[in-house]
Amino acid sequence: MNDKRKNPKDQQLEEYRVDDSGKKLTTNHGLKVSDTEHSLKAGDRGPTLMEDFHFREKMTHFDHERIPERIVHARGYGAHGEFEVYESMKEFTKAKFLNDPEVKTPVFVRFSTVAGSRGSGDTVRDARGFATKFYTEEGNYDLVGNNIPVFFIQDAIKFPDLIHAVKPEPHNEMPQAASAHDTFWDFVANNTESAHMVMWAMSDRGIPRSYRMMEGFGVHTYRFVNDKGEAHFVKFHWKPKLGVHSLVWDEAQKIAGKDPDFHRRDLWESIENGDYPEYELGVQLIKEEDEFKYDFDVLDPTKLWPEELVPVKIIGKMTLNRNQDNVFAETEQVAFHPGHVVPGIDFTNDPLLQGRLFSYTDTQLIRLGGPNFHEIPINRPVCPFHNNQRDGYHRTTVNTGQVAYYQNSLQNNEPAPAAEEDGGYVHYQEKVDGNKVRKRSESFEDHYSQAKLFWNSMSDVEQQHIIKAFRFELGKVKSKEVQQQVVNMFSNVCTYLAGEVAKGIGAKVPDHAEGSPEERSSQALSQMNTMKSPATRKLAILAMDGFDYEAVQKVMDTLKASGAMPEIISGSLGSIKSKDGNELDVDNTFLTVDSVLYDAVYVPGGKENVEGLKKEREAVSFIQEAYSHFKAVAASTEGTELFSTIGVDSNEAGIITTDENTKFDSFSEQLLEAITEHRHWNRSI
Ligand code: HDD
Repeated sequence: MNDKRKNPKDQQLEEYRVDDSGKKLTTNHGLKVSDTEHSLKAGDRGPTLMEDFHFREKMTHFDHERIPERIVHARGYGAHGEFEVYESMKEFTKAKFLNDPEVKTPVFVRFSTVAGSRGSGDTVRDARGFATKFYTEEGNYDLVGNNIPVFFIQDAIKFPDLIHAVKPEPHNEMPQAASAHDTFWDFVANNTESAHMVMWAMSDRGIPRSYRMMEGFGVHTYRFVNDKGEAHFVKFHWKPKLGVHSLVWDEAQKIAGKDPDFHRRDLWESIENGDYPEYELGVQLIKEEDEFKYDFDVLDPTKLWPEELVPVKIIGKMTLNRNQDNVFAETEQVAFHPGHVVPGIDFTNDPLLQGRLFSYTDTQLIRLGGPNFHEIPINRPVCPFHNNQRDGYHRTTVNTGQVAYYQNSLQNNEPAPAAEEDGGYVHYQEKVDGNKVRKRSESFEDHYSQAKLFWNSMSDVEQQHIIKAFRFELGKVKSKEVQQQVVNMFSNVCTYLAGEVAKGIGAKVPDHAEGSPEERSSQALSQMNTMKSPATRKLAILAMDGFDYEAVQKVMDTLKASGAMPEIISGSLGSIKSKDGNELDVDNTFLTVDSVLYDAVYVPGGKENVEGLKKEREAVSFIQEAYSHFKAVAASTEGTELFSTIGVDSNEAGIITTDENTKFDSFSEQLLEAITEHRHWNRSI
């Protein structure tokens, strides 16, 4: 057992793991099976006999092996890891896993898309789920968030409406995993509180490059409570160490066909390679007495707390260091719930959060088939659990003893509730007072200020991406009325945005806007200000026989030293021979991969190599497409000649070329820098 297999959760899972290799085939009841390819028949051409218990068991199990997919977030992928806090947060919360920097808390994370079915593509435009289960010594704590810090609606009772609108339309079950259709945009136009999150979803945040390169947000305002009973409002943030990076829309759509598993493969391979994804946990804290100090309501889930007003305090780090053993057992059966809390973490009256506290257990009951889903290995806490709940489908615990009720004297009232000082959970004693009403607070009425704040915070390039995303989505909407309503609605965010969208879809340019002007912007919202790193970035080296070995070696060495990942792509698998007779193994062919699966492209020199590449249509389009997706594109010596013939302008940003072999050191470094930059937006294409 290696080191990362020693944490308490892993030790617990080990008890359930079964390795079938080298074993004899048996029935579920342990009987050895002598033949599993022929059913028992009356004569070798006769009918199958009812007596064939092995056939019946095998077939019955197969017939029942699907469970309902999640109503939302059906497509997801999980990984195990650990969380450590940097310094004790005792001042703010008594949550033990946030109090002791020595403690490493096991975690299981599930990333997901929201709208698509379990078999849909990874790179569709959507919010991404970012759900973390912390297996703490005080019980499981679930932080069930998204990669967007705000939500579409303000009250949970509207969630079924929102999801019915975004899911495929019921009469023809189209489109799959896409918001670009009438019912979604009709919902948006009639529910203006969605404006802020729609802006995020239409931005590059809706098409992340990798699960490892996106932020996570708890979205709601929660409460931290310390051991003196003092509370702070808190918002949670996950900040990826690799920075926040996205695909371009054309690329995202192509990847959905070329490799629908793009994000799960990326996560799986990074962990297999030992490039463990890391995210820092940040918190924003507001004192209870400052609840009304801001121009947004802290209970409104369509509002973020601008980092300039309430800084994010980085308090710890999560490292994902182990892939799951079995996707069904772990990713599919894991059951998250925002109501799984530990002492020191409490709720607020955010009406979206309040409703979620009902929905998650309810959905697990149907999805996982009964009230004992907490006994499924991935869901079990690492601390013991004791209560008087009994029986139900799939119960595995064998509770001994006569007594299953409280209060009792036969068993001295055990299991007994714990006092607060012994870790018993006591809800924060907030005073509430009001009439029973079906209403929303007036303080939730401003639907546009933060949508404007987001828009103002975008760079020019990001704004153009948003305009194009609106044009794409509304361009797929058939109802002219819905199109116009949406354009009118977003003129309240920015008249320029609405005008540009209107032009693209043949709608009328609105001449008025509601709401107050919002001049503010927030640096933290633009991806242009994110961290950059070459680590795990994939470079495609396009090479045929006759390539320049020295050049390729130099580039590979420089990149590998910085954690980037070069691969040789050629016309066929096997190996290629350089002009001076050296051989290199080919990783992939122009047929098995595509430029959209890489971050950058390099064409080395060698006359015969370049002639060979020219003849490969896929090789040429590989380079052209990488260029049009703003990626780093490089060539050395004879390789540079290819560029001018295929429309790649060497003077554009992020195009790295060299004519001389002697300058390879600086060439490789420049290429590395260009890859680190992620994309070169100021290319005139
Ligand atoms: Fe939810 C799943 C995140 C609002 C009802 N939600 C689910 C998952 C994530 C979120 C990440 C997938 C968990 C996993 O990987 O298994 N949901 C959010 C966020 C929300 C939000 C960040 C707003 C801040 N959700 C929300 C509301 C409701 C639900 C308002 C209903 C009242 N969500 C569900 C659910 C799901 C779910 C139907 C489907 C599968 C599951 O719970 O386990 O109960």
